[in-house]
Amino acid sequence: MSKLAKLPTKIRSKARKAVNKATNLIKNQFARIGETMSQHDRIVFDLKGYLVKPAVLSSAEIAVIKDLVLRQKNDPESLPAHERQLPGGAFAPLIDHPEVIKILLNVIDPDINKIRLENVFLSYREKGDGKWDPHAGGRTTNPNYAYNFHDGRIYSGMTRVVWELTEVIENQGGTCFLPGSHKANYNIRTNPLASIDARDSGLWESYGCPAGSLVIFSEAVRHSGDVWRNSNNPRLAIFCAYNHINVRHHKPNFSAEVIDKLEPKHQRFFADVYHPQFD
Ligand SMILES: O=C(O)CCC(=O)C(=O)O
Repeated sequence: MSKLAKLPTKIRSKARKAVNKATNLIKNQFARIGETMSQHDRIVFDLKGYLVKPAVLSSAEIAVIKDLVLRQKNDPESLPAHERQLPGGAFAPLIDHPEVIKILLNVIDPDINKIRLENVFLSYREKGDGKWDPHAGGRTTNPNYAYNFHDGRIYSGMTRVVWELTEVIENQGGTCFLPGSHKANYNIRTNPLASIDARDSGLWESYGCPAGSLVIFSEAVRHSGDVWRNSNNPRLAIFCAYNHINVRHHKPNFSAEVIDKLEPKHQRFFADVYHPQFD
């Protein structure tokens, strides 16, 4: 048989191998982290651009992280140097918390080696702190936070993971969202309309959740901080920005002192921006 005649069989076999490789990769990742994201959560994330997972952390876990971030804020000298900034210290296990990873594998990339963590900060708000500041929304081709749905799956660029360490009461603070706006056809990002952006337009969604909850959103959805009106407790939230390994939105600002002391499985999230095929 000539080489040309063998070509279709060869192509079919290569395609089958590629499909098997991708399927195994996804299966292995999910096996590693346990259960996968539910179809319910996938649909809600795609529909609205955000998801709230209540009470993911136990009260003991919350207490440890709260103690860390309050000491980082008020008394950093009481901590060893590598724990004085996020993502260091007791926060580190949250970098690849199974609840976070199972979502990111579905919305950023099914290969955990292609997920980076590019920014982490504490948002601390007392009553009256914070302001209404709608941003993002609408379609974009910028890979840093473009939101796409292709071949039956979500491709979210920069994806925010927020750990709410105190209770959030609906419409009394917390992040607000214009649901579905990550897919809006009119460019409300570059041509915002005051009647849409107004806090009382009736288009914005807020959420309530207990301490230890997770809020995950595509940076492409139009969203805003809000004035903290809850007099029961301040807002204590850790904002993480995950992204695909091939792109970065933030200017790098992690200190080597902090990253060097992380476990290798966590350090990997801070590798430089390049494709892991070069490892
Ligand atoms: O402060 C907030 O609740 C929202 C933060 C925000 O706007 C962002 O993560 O881009």
